[in-house]
Amino acid sequence: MSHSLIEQFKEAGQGQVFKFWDKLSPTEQAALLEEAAEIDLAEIDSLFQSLVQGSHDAHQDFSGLAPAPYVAHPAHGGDQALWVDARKRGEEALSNGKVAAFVVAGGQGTRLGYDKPKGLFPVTPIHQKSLFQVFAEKILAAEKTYSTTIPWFIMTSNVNHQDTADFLESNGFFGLKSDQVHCFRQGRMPAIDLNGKILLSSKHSIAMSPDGHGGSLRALVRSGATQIMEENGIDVLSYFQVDNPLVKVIDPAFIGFHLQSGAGMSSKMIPKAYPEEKVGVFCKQGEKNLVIEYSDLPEDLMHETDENGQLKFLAGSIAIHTLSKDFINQMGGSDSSSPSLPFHRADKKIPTVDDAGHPVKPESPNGVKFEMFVFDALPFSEKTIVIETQRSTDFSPVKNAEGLDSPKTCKEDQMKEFVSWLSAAGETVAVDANGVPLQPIEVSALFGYDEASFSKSWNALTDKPDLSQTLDLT
Ligand code: UD2
Repeated sequence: MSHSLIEQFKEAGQGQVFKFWDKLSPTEQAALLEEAAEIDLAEIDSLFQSLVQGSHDAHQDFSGLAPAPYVAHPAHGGDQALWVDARKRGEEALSNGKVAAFVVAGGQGTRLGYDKPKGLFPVTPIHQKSLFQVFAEKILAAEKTYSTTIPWFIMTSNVNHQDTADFLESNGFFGLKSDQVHCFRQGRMPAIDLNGKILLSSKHSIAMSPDGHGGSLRALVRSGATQIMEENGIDVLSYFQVDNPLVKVIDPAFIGFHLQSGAGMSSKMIPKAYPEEKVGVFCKQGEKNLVIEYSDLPEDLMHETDENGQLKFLAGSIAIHTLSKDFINQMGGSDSSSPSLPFHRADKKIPTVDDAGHPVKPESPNGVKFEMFVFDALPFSEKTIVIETQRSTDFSPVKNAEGLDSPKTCKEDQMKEFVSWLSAAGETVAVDANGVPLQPIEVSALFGYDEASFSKSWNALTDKPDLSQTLDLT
């Protein structure tokens, strides 16, 4: 076997990747070479030295950390006039076609135990609509409100790209036009064992996995998404995660705050419900805003309180951002002037093969994956703004099969929001002690996507439905 790539791997001490080469068919050899060609051997070596051999948190510096400032929501004493202004500015941008939606959906969703792409997960209380359908309807509703077209970018990974694209196509893009929905794949990184050796997932394939949602910035540029933005006059991307159907996919006030502040990247926060809540925390270090992931936040800071007994590091990141096109180009470009995001290490049980090529399913972590986080781009944004939002109108993720952040809690939260809209429209709904309606309720974004739009549609109904029965407004 002589191939320059194989030689390079051997020289880098990674010859084990080609251990079974002579036993592979030509197709398998070609597939293995293709994967190997994606790997930057020097990068892997440096990550091994810094993140595996060095300290886990080598890149984290907690000196001089303070809580990041944020714009308070009017419901928490924020200045109503500021929000009205920002909303106006956002609405203007929407009406002028300056905004696109962007969901990161490349993750593997292992915690939920769902074997299809997470965006296909049935999530609504009555119709079991998928997460993707919920987002599509929110985009359609915003398009109708602002008489505009809102392109939708969806980042997938090699693991789920085809299934995602097929699902959207076979469902007619849920009413959106096929040419406004753009699915593209994120990059991949190989997993290594604790000695720095790249792991195989079979005799002819490398254990590659998605490079984290931070890979989205590179992928947006490489896939031509920023080019599409340019051609369509789009300035801002509204960024959200695939697991959160409550998200305001298009939020005019947030877009307005972002544009008014001239930020490259902006974010929403909610006050953390309890110190250990599994959300990153917005902090300030010098002049820069940054997010520290919950697992990295030192215990003392996690529990520190201010003079009122409130958590000092209160601002939880719910992974909702806005990104300006120029900032994405700056961060995701391939030239040497583009800053690179740091990689984080995650120890995982990585299925691999033994010396005979037989599959091995490890019982405990046997290797390390590397991921970039999109919020690590924040310190690179010269200007940035964090605004407060309300959990009840923006955040109820589906992460676990049961318990906290599960399909059950998410359906309940959707219904609680529908109840609040009905109450604002002057109706009374029977609820249990947790505020969950006794009869199921489902409202499509096409009927109403917030209090005001719901009230408008509700008041226009000549024949009001019986609220003691299941309420289906889809
Ligand atoms: C994320 C945040 C956490 C908090 C929480 C809110 C990180 C590290 N933590 O936690 O601070 O904001 O969300 O729900 O982000 N994804 C990709 N490609 C990848 C990996 C992930 O597209 O390579 C997507 C994934 O499909 C999902 C999102 O990123 O939409 C979040 O991924 P996660 O489930 O790993 O994040 P989680 O819950 O640990």
